[in-house]
Amino acid sequence: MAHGQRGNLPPLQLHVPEPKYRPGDEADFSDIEVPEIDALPRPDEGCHPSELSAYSYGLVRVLDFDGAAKGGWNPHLDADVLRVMLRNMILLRAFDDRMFRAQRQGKTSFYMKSTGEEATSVATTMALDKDDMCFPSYRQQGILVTRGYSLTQMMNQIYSNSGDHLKGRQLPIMYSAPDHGYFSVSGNLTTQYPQAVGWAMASASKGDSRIAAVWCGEGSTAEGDFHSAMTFAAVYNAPVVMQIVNNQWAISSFSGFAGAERTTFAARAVGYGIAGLRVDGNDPLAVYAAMRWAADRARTNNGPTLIEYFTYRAEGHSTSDDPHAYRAAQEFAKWPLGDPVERLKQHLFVIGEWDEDRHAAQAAELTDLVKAKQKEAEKNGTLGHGLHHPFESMFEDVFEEQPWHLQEQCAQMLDEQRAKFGPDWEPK
Ligand SMILES: Cc1ncc(C[n+]2csc(CCOP(=O)(O)OP(=O)(O)O)c2C)c(N)n1
Ligand SMILES: [Mg+2]
Repeated sequence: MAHGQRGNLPPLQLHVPEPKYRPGDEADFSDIEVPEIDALPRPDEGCHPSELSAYSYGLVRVLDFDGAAKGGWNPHLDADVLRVMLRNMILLRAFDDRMFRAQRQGKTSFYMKSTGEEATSVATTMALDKDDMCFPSYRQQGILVTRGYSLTQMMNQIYSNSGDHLKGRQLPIMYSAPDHGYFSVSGNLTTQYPQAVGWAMASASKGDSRIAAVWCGEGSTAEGDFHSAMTFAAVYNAPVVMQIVNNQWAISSFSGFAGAERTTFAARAVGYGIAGLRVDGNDPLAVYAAMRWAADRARTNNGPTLIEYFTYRAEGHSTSDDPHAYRAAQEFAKWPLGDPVERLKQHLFVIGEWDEDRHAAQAAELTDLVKAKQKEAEKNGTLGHGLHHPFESMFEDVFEEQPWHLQEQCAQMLDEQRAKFGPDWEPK
């Protein structure tokens, strides 16, 4: 009998979640419920959160699995806009593939792909205004791609080379692009949540018209920062759209460890009394429509929204991860909501606005474009090949005037370099 256990009571039991499938298992997702399109009709953007409770447990959908757009959430986008959306998603995938390979070639230390989740960064950004402020996690490089940020600069940052405007001070992929409304990515999960809500509160208190949008993974919702941000957003009716990209995995921990066995992630909204939507994250039109709805709601002082995108992380967590060690193979192929790129492509085919020839030509063009940008970036060096910012720069840009102790440390560092490389060594 365990210490403290009274004889007439059953021993307490701890529940430790366990994913349904492990390597070697045959994954079967037939238990995932995919409600009818418009099972819950599109509500008014100004409605009270209490009218929305059911939306946290449903699934906003627009595209059926034959590629037709249907129902009240259909954003009725122009074919030109749909083609731009597809192009952005394919460019993002080409960029991810190329940079993954660059890591395997030793040109950088680390990369993270967003394969299978492209809609959650591309379609959402297209539904925002250009000057709305985005607070991404490390998997929303699609925001930069969609906003037309320089691919070469992204690569410079990945290579920490002499062209990296962050001077090698950030981990690869932790971009910062304030001129493109892209807040510096932090490796400390979910810190961007209170920052986004604070930014939105400041925007409201100044009487500005810009809103904030923030993304995190489902695993990250277990952080305290997520919950304090939700409290502030609710209390001050902050103009912010809070998004959870539920890709089922947090490195090797399945979503159950963040609470998915009990309820949906969108249902967090109910407890805080704010609007919540659960969305098919692999349906680019549904993702666009939900973000547009929430952005309009925030912009008209109707308050924050929490959106969960139900999706699937098709590849490893990062280049340091091997999902074959902990999950069943073929999960993505069996994912009941398909692939967002394929679904948008199919939709454009069905409405007669795209065809295989144009698709193949564009894919080749974008692959070549990424290769050309990579060549340009590599002129500034790759990791460990000498072309980087001068070592002294690591002591700069914190204080307006460098204090004595940093001057001393810098001098010591230069002495050590000379001791190592010879007395003629000069900082570059
Ligand atoms: C505060 C903190 N805790 C833990 C980590 C280590 N870590 C990095 S990514 C990650 C998984 C996050 O998963 P999720 O939020 O689902 O995002 P995803 O990677 O799936 O996009 C963990 C645990 C961290 N970076 N910061
Ligand atoms: Mg995740």
